[in-house]
Amino acid sequence: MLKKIEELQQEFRTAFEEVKTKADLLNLKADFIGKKGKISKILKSLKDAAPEERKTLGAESNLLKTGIISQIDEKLKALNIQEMNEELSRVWQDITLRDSVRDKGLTSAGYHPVSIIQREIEDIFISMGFDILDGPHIEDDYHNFEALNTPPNHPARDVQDTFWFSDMVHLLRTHTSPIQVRGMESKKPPFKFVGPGKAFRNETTDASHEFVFHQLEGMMVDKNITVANLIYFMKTLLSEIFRRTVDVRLRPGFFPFVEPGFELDIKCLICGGDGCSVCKQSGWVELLPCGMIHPNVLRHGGIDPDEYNGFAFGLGLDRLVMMRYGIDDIRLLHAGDLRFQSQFKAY
Ligand code: FA5
Repeated sequence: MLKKIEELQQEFRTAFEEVKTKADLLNLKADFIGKKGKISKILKSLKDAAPEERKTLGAESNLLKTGIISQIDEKLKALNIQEMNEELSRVWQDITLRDSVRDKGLTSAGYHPVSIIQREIEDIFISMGFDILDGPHIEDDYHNFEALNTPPNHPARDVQDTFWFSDMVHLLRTHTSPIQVRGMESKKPPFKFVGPGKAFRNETTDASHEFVFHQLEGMMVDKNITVANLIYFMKTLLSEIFRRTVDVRLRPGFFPFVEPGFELDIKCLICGGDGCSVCKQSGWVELLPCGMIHPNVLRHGGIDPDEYNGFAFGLGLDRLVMMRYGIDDIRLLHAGDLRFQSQFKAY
């Protein structure tokens, strides 16, 4: 019987090498280890073997059976992956390839309006000598709050509730302001840069609030910077973006990382200032908080506030997009509706 087991092993090896499809494999499995399979028959016939041989034969048959099962399982996994890859390459299409899109009668691809505006703003700032910086979406408490003069238990943290990781140290950044800290860590003054990107807050959505939205941070550090420099850059930005004069107002605003701090609002371009759901009936849309960088923030960034100062701002990109295109609900921006999306193609 030992010879029979060895022969079965050889027979399995030969048949296994010829397996090409999942169906072949399943047939092979049934043939060898199915209820009426070859191995099952051997195991059943053990009772007829001589008692002194039964132990060895049993061990050998089981060894063969477990070996066959594990080889079949491995092969099944490989075939499943191969099947998935084939299916993916069958259905995959690069929708950014205009020709393939047109051939298939699909809507041609275009940039998202937030990307369009972000690139325009980057170009405006590059033309004024600014660098473009990036930063991680997953931040730590230090970069998102502490280094921005917002220690634990500071009440300003309450208005920026977010999604925390279980270590309670890492979080999805609530604003793009940590890019300020990372910028100071990597640059020596004087410098000026902007940092666009996503921000995340745990808040209820409405016509002007999303829980994932976009901001564009700006920071300029040099000697003898004043509020006049800040206003100049903000005005240049807005007149370039809207390609017309927009009414703005500057009012005091509190952020722990600037002193003095301002809120720069623009007259609502959806309702022309009469009041609507976007401006919450006030006629004004809060767009561009800004201010002179707090000395503690400069110190955290290793910059001597007696030698250097500067300004910073945090532009709400989605709201700017809404004003520019007359979109009356921020939720349209990220709903993924092609009828909405395909209206914005240019850059
Ligand atoms: C901040 O996030 C500060 N980091 C901005 C700043 C930077 C101030 C540098 C001073 C110096 P605020 O929470 O107000 O501030 O958000 C800035 C802008 O982001 C808002 O004016 C608004 O346009 C946009 N914004 C804030 N929350 C949301 C939201 N939930 N949905 C959409 N846009 C939002």
